[in-house]
Amino acid sequence: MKTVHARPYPYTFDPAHTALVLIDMQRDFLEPGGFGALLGNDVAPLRRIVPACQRLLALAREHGLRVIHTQEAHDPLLADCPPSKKARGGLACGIGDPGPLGRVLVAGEPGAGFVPELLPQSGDTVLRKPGKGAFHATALDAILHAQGITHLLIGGVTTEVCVQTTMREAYDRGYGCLLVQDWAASYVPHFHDAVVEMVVAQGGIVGWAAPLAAVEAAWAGSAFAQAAAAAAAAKG
Ligand code: C5J
Repeated sequence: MKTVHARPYPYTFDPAHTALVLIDMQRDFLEPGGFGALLGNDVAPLRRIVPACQRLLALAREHGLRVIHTQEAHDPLLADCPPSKKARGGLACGIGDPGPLGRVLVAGEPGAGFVPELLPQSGDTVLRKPGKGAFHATALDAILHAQGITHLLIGGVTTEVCVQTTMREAYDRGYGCLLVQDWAASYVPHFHDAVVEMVVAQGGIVGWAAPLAAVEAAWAGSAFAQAAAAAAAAKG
């Protein structure tokens, strides 16, 4: 068992029953010309978490955790895209339309692909999802059950949309989720901070939150690393 110094209290998990879930680290959200940018967002805050994602993925692979990459993308006929989703935002170039990164949020197009630094590796699971939550209209719950997964370390983009929605869905299905704070980002940084507070409020009503250093310290196990992680977690 591993224990992470987290908020609102320590998060304990068995690595054999824990998966890393990296939400939607796609070019459509992280690169200029993608869906996020077309919505008027500055993509820079999202790009900043890429090194932390690489570190956590390396740690997970080193210790044999299952890795799941989600991908928000629709089939080319948009048969899985509700008209209300396509219409939202009233974009001149919206979901399904040809854009700078190919058809926006469409599977198989350049924009729907993962950023080059975070490409899935053999043994990882790639889960295409049509909605914001990773459990909506996907086989995620069945996949996790089949693999005996009970705990999820969650990060990705954006904190207040797909990450938070997935955490709430996971909570209702009985999973214990840790939001790895510097592994997630929002176009609007104070939204990220607000989600962290919402997750840990009321005794961890949605789950736990901790910085990446605290997760690393749980593996490192030294008294010094644990003390530094406890201090970082307490600071929030
Ligand atoms: C959004 C996401 N923000 N992955 N998707 O539309 O958070």
